[in-house]
Amino acid sequence: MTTPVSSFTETFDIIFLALVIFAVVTLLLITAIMIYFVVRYNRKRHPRAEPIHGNTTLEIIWTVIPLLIVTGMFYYGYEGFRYLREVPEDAFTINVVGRMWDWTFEYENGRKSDKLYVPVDRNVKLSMTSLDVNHSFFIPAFRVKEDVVPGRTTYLWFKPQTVGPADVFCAEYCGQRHAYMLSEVVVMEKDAFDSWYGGEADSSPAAAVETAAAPVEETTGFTEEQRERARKVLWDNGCFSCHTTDGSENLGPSLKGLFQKDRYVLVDGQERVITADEAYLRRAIVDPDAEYVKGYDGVIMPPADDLSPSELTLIIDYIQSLK
Ligand code: HEC
Ligand SMILES: [Cu+2]
Repeated sequence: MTTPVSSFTETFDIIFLALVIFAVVTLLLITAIMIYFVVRYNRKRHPRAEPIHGNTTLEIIWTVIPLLIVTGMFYYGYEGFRYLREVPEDAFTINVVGRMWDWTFEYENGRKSDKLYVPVDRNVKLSMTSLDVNHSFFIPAFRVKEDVVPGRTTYLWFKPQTVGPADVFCAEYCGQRHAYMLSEVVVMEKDAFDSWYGGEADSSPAAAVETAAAPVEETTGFTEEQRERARKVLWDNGCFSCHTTDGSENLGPSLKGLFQKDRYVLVDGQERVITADEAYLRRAIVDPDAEYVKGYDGVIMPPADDLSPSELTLIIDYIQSLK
């Protein structure tokens, strides 16, 4: 399948090409004139320099021509910018949440996804915010990019014109796994989109994590339903960016087999051994700075202060069940 394009793609490519052609022609022209002058006025042909004072015609020419050129460039740049920033009123709005290191897309009907599904030939507005640091939402194929900033909402819009998948990148360095902060925009035919939009949540982030990242782990004393709820809380809070539940290392320690294990931690720079009981897990989640597990130097775990008391308990029970 070919990469889809948006209504910006062609316009911006034309402007870009025009600027490149203009720059190359100017470069060639200036170089040619320079060579001409070097030959024409070298010492053999022109042994005595004759300074020239004042030439009003020339001065007017070299003021007016560049002025016209840059005014023209400004005009096209400004028109392009307006087109980019003025969202059509009928746009379909999707909320985008960025955080270290993934994107979540939330639709008006409550549907959530880790890929951006959009219908073809429809104006789409992305209303974006970040949960942690600055990110930048970038779809190269559509020629759109906009910063995503914590504490405020930024936006961009586009109209996809052909069907297919295209890459989504984070274009603002945002920490260790910035380069892996990838997603996809999937442009679908209207019918396909409608049935996805109205359909079951089979491609929700939680489901995606279940299938992609989660090997089936051993849990004791936990029902399947509790387990799924706990994993969803972990997913929604970004814990899986750094932790696994199968014993494999990521940016943080694996949560598997953690309960009742001895932990070597740094408390105010002093090394101590603590048994990972329930109270320890609780502290590790809400106040990760207090006891820093040795061996993860440099990686700062964000304190999970958005968790409700019942979510926190659920996570802690889940960690305890991961034998
Ligand atoms: C940016 C990466 C990152 C994210 C996101 C993150 N953690 Fe951590 N976590 C770490 C690192 C690194 C450590 C070890 C250093 C420390 O203790 O702070 C850690 C330590 C822990 C520990 C103690 C582990 C041990 O071996 O003693 C627990 C429990 C924990 N995290 C749970 C969570 C939960 C729950 C979430 C989601 C709410 C979460 N973490 C989100 C990086 C992260
Ligand atoms: Cu980012």
